[in-house]
Amino acid sequence: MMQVAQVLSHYGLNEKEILIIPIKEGLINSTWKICAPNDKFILQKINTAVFKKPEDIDNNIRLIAAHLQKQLPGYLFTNTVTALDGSTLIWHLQEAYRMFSFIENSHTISSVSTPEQAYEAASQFAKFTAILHALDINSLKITLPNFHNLSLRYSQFETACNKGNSHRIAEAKELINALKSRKDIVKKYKAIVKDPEFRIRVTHHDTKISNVLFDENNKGLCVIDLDTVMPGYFISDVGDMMRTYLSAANEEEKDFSKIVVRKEVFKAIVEGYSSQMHNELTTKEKAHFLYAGLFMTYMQAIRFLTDYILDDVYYGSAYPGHNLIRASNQWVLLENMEKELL
Ligand code: GN1
Ligand code: MG
Repeated sequence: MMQVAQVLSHYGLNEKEILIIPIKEGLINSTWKICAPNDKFILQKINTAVFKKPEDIDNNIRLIAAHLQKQLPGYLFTNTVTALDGSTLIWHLQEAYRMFSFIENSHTISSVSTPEQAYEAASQFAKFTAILHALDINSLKITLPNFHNLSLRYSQFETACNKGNSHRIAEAKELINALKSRKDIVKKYKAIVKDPEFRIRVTHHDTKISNVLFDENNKGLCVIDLDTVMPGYFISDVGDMMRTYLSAANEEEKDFSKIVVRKEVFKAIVEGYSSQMHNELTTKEKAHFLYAGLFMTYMQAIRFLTDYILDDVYYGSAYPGHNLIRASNQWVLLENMEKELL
């Protein structure tokens, strides 16, 4: 909190007049809600172990803001707040911070309970990609190289299985074999990246429900958290929605019987996304909605399991076996998705 107060002074905010509320969302960055007498903000510390160049994120946000300002000034955009010295990225004790204005009368939700919420979110993420279709994707910085590169994630998984913690490898043997038996998902990904029918567009890459702002009538307002906005494929965004919206129980759930795929939520994601992207998607892409879910869920299972085998260096662990449970959870979700939606 001390440090947060010092960071706030860069924006001319006096700690004596503000309320700082920590927001526990996400595994990577740290977030606080800042209530000043006349304004509210969201302050975030960027995890620089993950995002090695926070300047790149800052550049991308400025670029997108400038583009939207010109092309679609009415679009609600949570721009970064400028500090007293004119910068939008603050370095304090070797940590990087940035602040956003808080949008009044907006709220976020932490899980999807109705198909309408999934529809709203899917149409917001699709709208984001659609309205940026004229932005030169090569002008965007790659904030996380190879973030959704499944070929690379798979080879990192294989390396971990050979060189990682041998006790954990033995313990996770069954799941390792199960995941290895689904290499077809990697094979299909390799074909997709070679196929010009799969277009590269401005992609959000973190489409969880808490990254959508809703208004008082529960209509979607806009998307937030642009750290991973990079050139990418629609399977990343649609797939992560499926991974995180289809089941009411999330990736932390230990009772796997609660992982139930809701068909009506799948339908809502497809319809919501198509409502904004129908004319942009190629025929081949439109045939890959289900694959999108398998792709992202499989990749997440592999990432959690790789991290487990490498002693939880990336995601951390709140209890023994945490990342193994998360990986198993994602495997069950993957199997249920295929069973229910095929
Ligand atoms: C991380 O921090 P959060 O929850 O937005 C991760 C995502 C994973 C997710 C799993 C930069 O996102 O890729 O899907 O955890 N982000 C990064 O909960 O690695
Ligand atoms: Mg995020």
